[in-house]
Amino acid sequence: MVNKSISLIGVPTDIGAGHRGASMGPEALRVANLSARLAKRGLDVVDRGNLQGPLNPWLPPQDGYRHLPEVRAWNEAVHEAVHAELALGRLPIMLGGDHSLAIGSISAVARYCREQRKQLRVLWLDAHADFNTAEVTPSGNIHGMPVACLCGKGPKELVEVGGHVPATTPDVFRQVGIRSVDEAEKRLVRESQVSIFDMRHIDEVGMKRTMEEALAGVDENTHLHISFDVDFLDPTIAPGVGTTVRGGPNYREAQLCMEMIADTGRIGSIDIVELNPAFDKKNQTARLAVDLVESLFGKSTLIR
Ligand code: EXY
Ligand code: MN
Ligand code: MN
Ligand code: MN
Repeated sequence: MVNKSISLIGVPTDIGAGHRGASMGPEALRVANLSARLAKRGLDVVDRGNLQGPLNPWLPPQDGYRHLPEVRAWNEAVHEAVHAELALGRLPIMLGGDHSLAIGSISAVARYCREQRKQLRVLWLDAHADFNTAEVTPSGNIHGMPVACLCGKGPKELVEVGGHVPATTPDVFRQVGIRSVDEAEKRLVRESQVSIFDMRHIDEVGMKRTMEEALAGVDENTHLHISFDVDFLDPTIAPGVGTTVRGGPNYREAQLCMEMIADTGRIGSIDIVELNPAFDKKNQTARLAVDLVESLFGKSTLIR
């Protein structure tokens, strides 16, 4: 049975992104009533408020990275906060913030899994593979690099967040919804052997079979971490992100994805990232994200 004690951790920064505004994500999710909606499902929800960190200096990349010291500072804070909630026996939901913050959250989850001798599985729901390195990045934006960093490919400052290098290994990841990977990044992804269920795969076999494949091997000893980049969703339903890529999952496909994850009963931690209210219309993307997170906790349209 899934942990009913939820801790919300706001991380209001866009330090790793190519557009400003993801720093407003935590507040948009609160305005969309995340806490009350989960409480209504019988969960014990505590909002820990926001972590603090450096302001976004909005500088060009240096040696292939934008804002490396600031990204590190935020991720150190995220790592400690997420690990502390897990150690209390609670289920952390990180309210991002851009996706570079997954370095802190997933390194903390991986550390917890080592301590508890649990098997880690990360479902990376995203339009992007986020596997760039300084050598190949087209932008220097670190939100395009967290998976590589977590697998030990990246700058010392980020690879060492949490103290265990590498924080985790490519085999724990299942990436779903991928449809925008840079040419050189493709080579790195292939070499790493991260499992990718791209949109072509979803088109061909459907979301149901895709999720059966992505969840295969999840058992009673598995800690399931959901890294939900809101740009996973088709931009027609989720315009409120910095990097829209057309051709993503529609509303029902996204719901089925979340419902099938809920059915496992193994969710241990969640990131909600890349929500950018500066691009949103009437907070609709935040409201959709909340709706989908409710489905992660068992809200379902199932009648039979
Ligand atoms: N691959 C591109 C880059 O590295 O600049 C775009 C990355 C966008 C990453 C978004 C958050 O998932
Ligand atoms: Mn961008
Ligand atoms: Mn991402
Ligand atoms: Mn993305």
